[in-house]
Amino acid sequence: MLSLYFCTVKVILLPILFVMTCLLHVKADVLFSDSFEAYADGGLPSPTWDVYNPSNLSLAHVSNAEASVGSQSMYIRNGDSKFSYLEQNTAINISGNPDALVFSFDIKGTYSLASHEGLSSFEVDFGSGFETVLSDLGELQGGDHTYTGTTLTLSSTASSSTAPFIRYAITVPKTYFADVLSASTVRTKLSTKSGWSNLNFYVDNITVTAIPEPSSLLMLLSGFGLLFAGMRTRNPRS
Ligand SMILES: [Ca+2]
Repeated sequence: MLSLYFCTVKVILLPILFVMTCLLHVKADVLFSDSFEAYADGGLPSPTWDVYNPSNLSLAHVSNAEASVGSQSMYIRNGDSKFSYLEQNTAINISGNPDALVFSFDIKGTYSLASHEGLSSFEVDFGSGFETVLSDLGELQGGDHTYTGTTLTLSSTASSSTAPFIRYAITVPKTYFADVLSASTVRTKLSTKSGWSNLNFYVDNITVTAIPEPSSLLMLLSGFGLLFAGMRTRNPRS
């Protein structure tokens, strides 16, 4: 009876515990997420964001006119050749010793972004001041190739205006934010600029995600292997 008990623990429970532990360890960590659903329509997205608009702050506010996620987004109306920005007020803690951080957001203009400017810059602050990651319509910045894996994907969400939402995703590896900067926190900042008067922008679905270390993924796979082996041992006819 005792041997049956130990056999049960060894063959079934231990692999399950191992897999559960690994799952907790590699769970995709969303460090920050905001799709502007929690704010009042027409209001500012405070206290999460600091908004700057040179013409009139009332021309930058949360709106229910367009959205890539949910029903609201951040609306920004730029005057002729002017820019606005959306700056994160509270620093995000970089937890879990991630292998990389992925910064993502959706943005659209009410005219073609390519011909009338649009995303002026995307910046990150790892605790030592904002630095430009993307500028001029998503061109990757940094001559030292600090940033990798920039992807632009068209949103599947239908849009009533000219330009669809475009999703940006920028990967910053640990070799930069941890090894070079010893960063423990990060903030984001997104700026828009128009070459026309009254070019409107909508920003939505801003996320910061931590990518786990590869060793954690290997642990998870080996955990599943142990679980599978345990099931085979328990039921040898299968
Ligand atoms: Ca939204």
